[in-house]
Amino acid sequence: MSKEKPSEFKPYHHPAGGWGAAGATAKVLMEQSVLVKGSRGLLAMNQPGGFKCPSCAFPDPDHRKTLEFCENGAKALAHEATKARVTREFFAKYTVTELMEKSDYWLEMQGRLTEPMRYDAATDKYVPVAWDDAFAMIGRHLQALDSPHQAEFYTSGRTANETAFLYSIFVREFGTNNFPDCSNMCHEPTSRGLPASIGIGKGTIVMSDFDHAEAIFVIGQNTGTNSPRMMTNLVEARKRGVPIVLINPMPERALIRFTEPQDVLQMATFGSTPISSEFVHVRIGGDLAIFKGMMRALFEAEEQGERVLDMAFIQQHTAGLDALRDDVMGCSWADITRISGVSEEQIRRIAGIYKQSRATIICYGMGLTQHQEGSRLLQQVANLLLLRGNFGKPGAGIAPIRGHSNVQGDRTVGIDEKPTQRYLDRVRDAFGFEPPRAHGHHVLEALEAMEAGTAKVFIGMGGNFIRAVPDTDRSYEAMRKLNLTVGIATKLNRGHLVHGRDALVLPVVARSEIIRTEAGEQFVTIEDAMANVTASRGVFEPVTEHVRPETEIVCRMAMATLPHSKTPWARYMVDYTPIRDKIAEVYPEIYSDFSEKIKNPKGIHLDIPPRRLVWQTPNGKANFLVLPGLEVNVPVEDSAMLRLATIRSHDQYNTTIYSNSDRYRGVYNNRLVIFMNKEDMKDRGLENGAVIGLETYSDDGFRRYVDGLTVIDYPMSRGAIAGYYPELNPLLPLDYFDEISGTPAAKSIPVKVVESFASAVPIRIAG
Ligand SMILES: Nc1nc2c(c(=O)[nH]1)N[C@H]1C(S)=C(S)[C@@H](COP(=O)(O)OP(=O)(O)OC[C@H]3O[C@@H](n4cnc5c(=O)[nH]c(N)nc54)[C@H](O)[C@@H]3O)O[C@H]1N2
Ligand SMILES: Nc1nc2c(c(=O)[nH]1)N[C@H]1C(S)=C(S)[C@@H](COP(=O)(O)OP(=O)(O)OC[C@H]3O[C@@H](n4cnc5c(=O)[nH]c(N)nc54)[C@H](O)[C@@H]3O)O[C@H]1N2
Ligand SMILES: [Mo]
Repeated sequence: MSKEKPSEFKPYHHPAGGWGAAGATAKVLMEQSVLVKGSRGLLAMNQPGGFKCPSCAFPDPDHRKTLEFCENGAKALAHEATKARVTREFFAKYTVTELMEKSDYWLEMQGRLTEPMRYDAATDKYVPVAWDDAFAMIGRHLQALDSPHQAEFYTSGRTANETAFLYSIFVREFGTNNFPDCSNMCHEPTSRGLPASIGIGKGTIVMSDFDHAEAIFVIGQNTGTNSPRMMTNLVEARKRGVPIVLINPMPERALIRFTEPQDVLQMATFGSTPISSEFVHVRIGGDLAIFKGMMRALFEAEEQGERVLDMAFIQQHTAGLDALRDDVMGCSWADITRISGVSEEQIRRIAGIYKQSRATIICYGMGLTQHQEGSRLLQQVANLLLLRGNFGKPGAGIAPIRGHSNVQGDRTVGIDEKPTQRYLDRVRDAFGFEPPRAHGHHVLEALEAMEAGTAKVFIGMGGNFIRAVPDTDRSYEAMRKLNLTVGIATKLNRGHLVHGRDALVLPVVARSEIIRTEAGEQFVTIEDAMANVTASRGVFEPVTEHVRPETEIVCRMAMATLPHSKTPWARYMVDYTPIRDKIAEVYPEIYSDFSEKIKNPKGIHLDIPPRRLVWQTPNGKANFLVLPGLEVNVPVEDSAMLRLATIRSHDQYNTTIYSNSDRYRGVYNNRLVIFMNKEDMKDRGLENGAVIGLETYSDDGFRRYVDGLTVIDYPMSRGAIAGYYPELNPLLPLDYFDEISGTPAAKSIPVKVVESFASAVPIRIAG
């Protein structure tokens, strides 16, 4: 926590966006000392010929402003382009033990990594290492394993397609499918839940659908912070009079009122657009009950002779309607309202909005995926859409709002711990080796293997695995048992400090920087959340001459590990076109003629079969699937129980903390806060600003406890509290997850308030 600045809670009454966002953009560029460089970068961001924003996965518009970035994209860029540097002198100054004492924010603010470093146990410091020696060390460790399954190969979603594809080939040639991926903690319920429903684990809308929608639902997603560029679509829709229904236990500021920072007139007149026409204050995990209530209202209307179901669509394209109707009609309104915390009247009203709309988009984020039944909950979203034929027509579809800028692309090109046999056959045919057939580890299985001591090597292609995963203390211990940890990264993070016996930190060329090889300048490609694949070309000089492109790092790890490989790694290292040709060979249906088509500055739109009303399911139909009951998390029978959602502030990018403030929620210089409803506070005898501890309900013998948290009186729904990730990850048990996807249920941790023994940052509460 920053010491000089006082911590404060002062509710934000302005519309989101607007001058606040413009000011924050300028501030972050100055803080990172990159006002001129950063501004130049912003001009090239998300423009044809430029690079893709390293922040979120929201697509670029077909036609829009000359500038296409948001406040949080600017922060991501400023922190990447920063003047600050982590040098060998820096590492000589601190032992790893000393660095562990520093906050995540402090680590981030030290700047860009500049040269490869190796952990030296004798001094407990990182010391410089030559690239060749680093790769030799990786090769030695991997070759020494009894089985390739003793290594874990993590990917975070900033990795570009070319890199991710080669990484997946290297690891499979090495002999395992152990691909823990950030997506396992994120939209995996989308990837695993939706295929059974609609035949694909991706969203089905394109940008122009926002222009044709007659109703938009935004569920469990904090758009103004996490995909701010989507606010423009919502503002435009609202101006056309399209109803926008927001379902969230927190009334997120930007979704209530928003000023477009790039709308000159609005900015000058201090105008703003009200966003949600209907705010549904759901309890945590109450969405299933809402969906069933909405479906029930539709079935009831149909029974009364109203034509609300799209029967032609249902008959031609779907299976399973009767079982769904039986299940839904078996849920009473009393239970639906009790579990959702929402009145029958309001559920009927939003069902009415849905009923009247001829084309509906449902957008969702982590508020739906991170529950114990996350995957099957999403199948209910698909049910709702199928009932009114909301696929294969303009303005309609399902819209998972993805996280990392290429998290969807990494999955598409092979980062998958459960690859299909067909894909593996293609890899065999394209590369001439026999890939492993057994499923590998996702994130939680990788941690289990580390804890059990069966995993020996961890390689992190980007990201900050150890801060992103559940059960912080237990996971740290598991990680420290490893023989080798490798962090391939732009910035120093906790993952480099919680390390194995040997450890390497390998610095890379960032998204906004130029990739130069012997064969000339190279570009990479990125797939956004709507399946558009476009080229990304950095514009800045790399931070030092010692950082390497990620693709080269993959190739050199492969060469050091697989000396007899027939794969032409040395060629891929310098020329990315043959990589794209191989992608086309392995994925002919979606990537045919990749190298040719990618020359189009607008990129390629990958085929999404449901848009053509083609369902790649075993029965060739879209399926109504039943999730019995109304609970998405195992109930805890204790009236003291609260459901904790671990969420992002406006000033963080996952584990990267840009500042300790959260402007739209009115919190300044403090991340150890808990948002709680006034009534829930009263029941527990808590005043605004009270300091508490939280303890998790779990029965596996581990006590999970976080102390020194300040309670803030906030309009949460009853029984729902929220606080920041990753600080609260110690409360999230490793065995608390969605079975189908393995995704930790980070939005519904059952906790109770307990006495605090720690001192907290004193907070000033503004009246
Ligand atoms: N600036 C910025 N942008 C980002 C990121 C970032 O950290 N910073 N992260 C990126 C990544 S990887 C991802 S996955 C996305 C994440 O973006 P979001 O999906 O918006 O993620 P969160 O902030 O974790 O929480 C989402 C919302 O879920 C709500 N919620 C909690 N529980 C429930 C529930 O039971 N039901 C409902 N309906 N809502 C609930 C919370 O109140 C919150 O508003 O953003 C991406 N973009
Ligand atoms: N409790 C709780 N836990 C969660 C979540 C939650 O909502 N609650 N959300 C989950 C979600 S949705 C996600 S996606 C994960 C995120 O998990 P990760 O993707 O692992 O985490 P990030 O914080 O995005 O990773 C940041 C690091 O990536 C590195 N990096 C940045 N850019 C680049 C680059 O271009 N190349 C390389 N090689 N490295 C780069 C930097 O060193 C930086 O420190 O966390 C999950 N964990
Ligand atoms: Mo994510």
